[in-house]
Amino acid sequence: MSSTSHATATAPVIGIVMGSDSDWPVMEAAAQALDEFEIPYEVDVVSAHRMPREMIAYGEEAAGRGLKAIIAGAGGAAHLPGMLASVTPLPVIGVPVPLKYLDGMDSLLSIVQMPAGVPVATVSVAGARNAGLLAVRMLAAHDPDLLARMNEFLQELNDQATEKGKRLRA
Ligand code: RP5
Repeated sequence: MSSTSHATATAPVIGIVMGSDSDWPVMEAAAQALDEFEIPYEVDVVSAHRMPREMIAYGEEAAGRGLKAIIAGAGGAAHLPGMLASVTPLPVIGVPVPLKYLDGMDSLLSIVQMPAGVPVATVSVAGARNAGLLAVRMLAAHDPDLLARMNEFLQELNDQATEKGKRLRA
């Protein structure tokens, strides 16, 4: 896991954090999605259980540092996204990381079942790409150029699906 040029060239607006570097092979897809839209981001390990004080500080300081949303991935007893959401006013997108046992159901349920008042936008198990794309959409709501690029992206998806249908029918 390493910071990308987007992370260093410009002040990050999205934070990608995870409970362990072992989550990176899943979480990398969020970074790739942000790269595609040239969104500056930062990447770090912020473990809810192994470094709780740093985790709370990360959440409390995120908005003041200019972040607009946090993508948080964790596996097993995946408390990181929910705990961050409890100490930041920013949107938090949770990514359930599947581990060796339970097929990620433990991670999914740990992240998705938040109490009313403390939302976490949970994507599918290992759905880090969609977490990245959802973060882009959040930014695009206030950025007409980014909104136009997201529309182009959707048109490309449409064209690709249409082409697949054409090939099947041929
Ligand atoms: C969780 O424990 C992490 O998010 C990771 O998914 C899992 C295992 O971590 P390691 O033992 O690989 O560091 O907190």
